[in-house]
Amino acid sequence: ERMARQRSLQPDPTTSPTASPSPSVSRSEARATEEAPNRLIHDAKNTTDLPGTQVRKEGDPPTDDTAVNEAYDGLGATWELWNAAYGRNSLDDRGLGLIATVHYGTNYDNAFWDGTQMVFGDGDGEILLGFTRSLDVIGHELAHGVTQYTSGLNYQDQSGALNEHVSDVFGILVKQRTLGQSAEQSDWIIGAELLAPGVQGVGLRSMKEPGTAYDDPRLGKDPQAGHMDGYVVTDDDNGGVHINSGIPNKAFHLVATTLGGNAWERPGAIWYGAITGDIKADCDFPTFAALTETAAESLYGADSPEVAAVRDAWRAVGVTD
Ligand code: ASN
Ligand code: ZN
Repeated sequence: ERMARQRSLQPDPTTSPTASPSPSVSRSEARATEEAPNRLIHDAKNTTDLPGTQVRKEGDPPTDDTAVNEAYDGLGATWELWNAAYGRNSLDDRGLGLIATVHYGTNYDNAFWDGTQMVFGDGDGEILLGFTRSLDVIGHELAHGVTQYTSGLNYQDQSGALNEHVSDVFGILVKQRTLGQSAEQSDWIIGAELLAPGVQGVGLRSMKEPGTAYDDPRLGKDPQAGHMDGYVVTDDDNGGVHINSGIPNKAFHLVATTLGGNAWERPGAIWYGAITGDIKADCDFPTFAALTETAAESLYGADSPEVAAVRDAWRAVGVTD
């Protein structure tokens, strides 16, 4: 189940300028009619019982609960990115149902993928707000599900930081694609909508300038690294997986802004190629750098600007020399 299944990359029919006209029904249109998300949203009603009470299923109209509707829409936008941009049918590429629970616990300051479903807290309201507010956070958590079904990156040290990184990449790409933002237009902030009013910061993490997302007496300073010089060796957080993920995050941001345009197209396709290719669960930063370079080569050719951008980006963050 962890085996990566190589799929041919489909151009995004909604955005690709190179998509050629095809007779009557194109393959992607035909696929769109048979592939669709299957969402189930539950309410934990401030308990920690999962999945809780089912409150909205696929096709149901919006409810009067904002968190339920944000989760439903965010799951849909995430499914759409994977399907339209990379030809992937849900987390497992076999149409797995997307299950989420909102209002988990009381003042719960996090969201997570539990191996089976998404879970969202409401935040404490003083420092952090409800976790369904940020599309990139919903995309981040669901990407942990994709990683589970593809590379299975071990959630420890460098492979763990890559696991976090892959979630930030596809999380931000959900936001960018859904809002129609190019690499230049994006804020590259994960969780921009989560900080409560008065908190000094712009979000949870910055992929553009890791380590600058917040600096607040209640939160401390954003500890993320953006270069191997700042790599943090620690026993905390599975070896600093949310700190050191800033290093590959910065590399992705560099690739995306160097190439320009829509980051879910070429940069996203390269990263998708890397996570569905010959990747092992214990992959480290240099190995991942090589996998992205190989993916760029097979997609765009060895002498392409895409390969050059990837090679330069990993060098710039000190992963390769
Ligand atoms: N929101 C965090 C994450 O997805 C929760 C966790 O698992 N540490 O990385
Ligand atoms: Zn994560």
